[in-house]
This record gives sequence, structure tokens and C-alpha cells, in this order.
Amino acid sequence: MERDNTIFEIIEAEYQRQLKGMELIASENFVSNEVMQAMGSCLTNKYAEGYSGHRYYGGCINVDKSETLAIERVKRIFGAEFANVQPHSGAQANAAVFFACLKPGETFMGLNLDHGGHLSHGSRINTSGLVYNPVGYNVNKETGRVDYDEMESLAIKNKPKLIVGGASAYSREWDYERMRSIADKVGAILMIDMAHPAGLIAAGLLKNPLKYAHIVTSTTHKTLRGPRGGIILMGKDFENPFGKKNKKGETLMMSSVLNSAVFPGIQGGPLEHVIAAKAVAFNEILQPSFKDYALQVKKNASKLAEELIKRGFDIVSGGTDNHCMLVDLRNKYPELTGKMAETALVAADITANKNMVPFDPRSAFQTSGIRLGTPAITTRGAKEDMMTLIAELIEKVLNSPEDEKVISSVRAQVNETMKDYPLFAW
Ligand code: DSN
Repeated sequence: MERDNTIFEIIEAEYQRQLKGMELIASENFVSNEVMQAMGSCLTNKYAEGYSGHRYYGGCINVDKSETLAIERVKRIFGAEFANVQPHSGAQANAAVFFACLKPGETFMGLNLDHGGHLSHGSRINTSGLVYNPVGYNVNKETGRVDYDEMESLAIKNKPKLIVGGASAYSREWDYERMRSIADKVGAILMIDMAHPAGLIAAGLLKNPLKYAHIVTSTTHKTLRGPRGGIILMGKDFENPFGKKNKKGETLMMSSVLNSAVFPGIQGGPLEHVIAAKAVAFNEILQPSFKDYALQVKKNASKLAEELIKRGFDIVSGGTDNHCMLVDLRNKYPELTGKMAETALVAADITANKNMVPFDPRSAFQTSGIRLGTPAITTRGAKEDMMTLIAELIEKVLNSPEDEKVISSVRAQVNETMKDYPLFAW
């Protein structure tokens, strides 16, 4: 059979795009060669429905070992008593927790999408918002931070069975302790989706939600710098409070309810090649160099926010505690939408995404903001000095978003600069 050049040419073009550009999408990163090799391995050929030692297929001796290793390593990283490494993505991990904790129509709470929340936390166009009954909480208009007083009064009023914390576009630390006390007050399960800051949590630079939440979910490909996928963790296992029992009439532990919710609840065969790649990434996270990396991600984000503020940009909440920030463009460029900004920046090989800002008068397709993050550019070896350059280049492009000459000169500078930075520098 002839080589499928068409697709490999597309892959090569994408590789060149990643190599030449400045990657500022807050949820992206670059994996190591070993993570890539595990993902592109023969493990993709194997069916392994079930869990290690209890599979529905023969020949699982090797994938049993690699899945067990992934579980042991991720438990060590976060101090977890339980881990499920099979979710195909963060949204699948969340869907499994919802399936385990809620019946159709039951109420849960999550941060509203247009205040930084995630589609799978109750958007009306996602199963979370279609099958269950979401009640959204918000950030405070003045501070740009989660309004825990509003969360508490909404919880008392709506009696949710599940309260979800975590976000897609939120640059501040969470008050997990307060959330747990709200959840306990109304008898709800507390689930934290730490997908965005998980790498900084792994490095001990942000609070560990496993100490406060009943259940924690994450992706593995953002700040954790692993393959695209999801995980579910618990700091401590507990008897499920929903009265779910096994055939002998014994109350099931939550770990067992969660495992069944992932498989056979919402997924079939696990992606064992991706699970092996998760194990490789978890081993990288356990090395001392990961802490240096995570610290640099945080320093770079603070520096980028500071440099943008110096140039008159508004950052929602006035700064960042983690790897990302939301830039509200309305003050500096009243006519410029997030969509226009994204298009102009991408044309200059600076990749970022448009994002709604809290209380945004524009739609999700236009938006008034852009979201920036430093995980990927830091993997390439960027330090604080590059953040000053990035802020300068962003301002230059957004001052003249339709000026081809400006855009091509910035693009040339970006491409020249990135020649000295490999995709994976750590
Ligand atoms: N789409 C991801 C993000 O960009 O934050 C979340 O799943």
C-alpha cells in the first residue's frame, strides 16, 4: 500500500505551524518525545474493556501493567487514594462523575460558562445542562473573583446534589475550604475540575483540591503536559451516599461507583496507548525538573499580566495566580472584538483564543476578550524576558489589526525568535 502522503503532509504543516509560532492558548502544551512515542505505539491495537485484572478480553497482561503504573503514579503525584485513568477527556471524566452522582433532572451547581466556566459544567448545549438541572454561580462584577456568598445563597435555595468548582478561563486560586463548607451545609458532593491548574497543583504551587473535595477531575494535556485525556481522583474513598448497593446488598464504595460510571457507564474500550502515555507524563511530573517548569509557567504568567497592564490592557480580576489570564479588550480597544483580535494575532503566528469576559455584552462568537496562557510557551524554554516581547507584539498587532504590513513584520519577528526554542526544552 502506498504511503498516505496527503495526511502526512498535513501533519508536517501542523508541526511547522507549532514550531514557528508563539503558542499562548492556555489549555495547550507540547509533550515530550517519550509521551508521543507511547501514544503512537502498538497499544492502540488492544481492546481492554474493564479494569486491570478484570477485563472482558484476553491478552491484557501488558496493558494491565501499564494502566496500574499510571494509576500508582498519579496517586503519588496528588496524594490520592483512588484514581481512574480511563476517561478519554476531561469532559468525559466530568460526565462520568455526573452519571455517578446525579439522576436525570437532578440539580447541581457550576460556574456559568460566560463567567469562565466550562461547557461540561452545565451549559444548555451540553449533556450536563440537558440531562441534569444546572444552577450557575458567577464571579463578582467588581473583583472578577468567584462570588462565594452568592454560591452559598444559591446552594441554600436550590439544594443541589453536586457542587462543581473549577473553570476554563479563571486566573485566581479557589477557596476550596469555603466550597466544602457550603457543600456540607446542603448535603452536596463537592467536585473540583482542576484541568487548567493541575500542573501547578502537582508542583505544590497552588492548593491541592483533593484535601477538600469529595471528587476531583482533570485533563492530562494542559499544565500536566501529558497526552490528551482525562482522570478522576479522590483524596479519600467513602461509602456512596446514594444508597447504591452490590448484589450482596452491601453499600458500594464511591470508587466502585465511579469506576462503573466510566466503564460500562459512559465509555467502552479504554485508550491503552494514551493511558501508557499518561504513565510516562506522570513519571515526568514526579521528577524535580517539573517543579522548575511549573514555577516558570507561573512566573511567566505573572510577568505577562504585568506587562500587559503596563500597556493599558485590562486583565479580569487585575492579575493572575496561575498560568492564565483573561484580557478584557473593551477599555483599550472599544471597537475590537475578541474574534477580530484572535484573527489578527493568529495571522502574526501568535496563537490565542477569543473568550467571553464576565458580563460580556457580546456573544460567544464575537466576545470582548482573549484568553492567554503560558504553559506551552514555557515548555519551549521561554522566560520572563520573552513575556515583555510578547506583550509588545500583542499591542503592536492589536493597535493595527488590519494592517498587513504590521502583521507580516510581527510574524517575521515571531518566527525568527522561535527558531531558538525547541518544541520541548525541558
Ligand atoms: N477547551 C478547553 C479549554 O480551552 O479550556 C477546556 O476543555
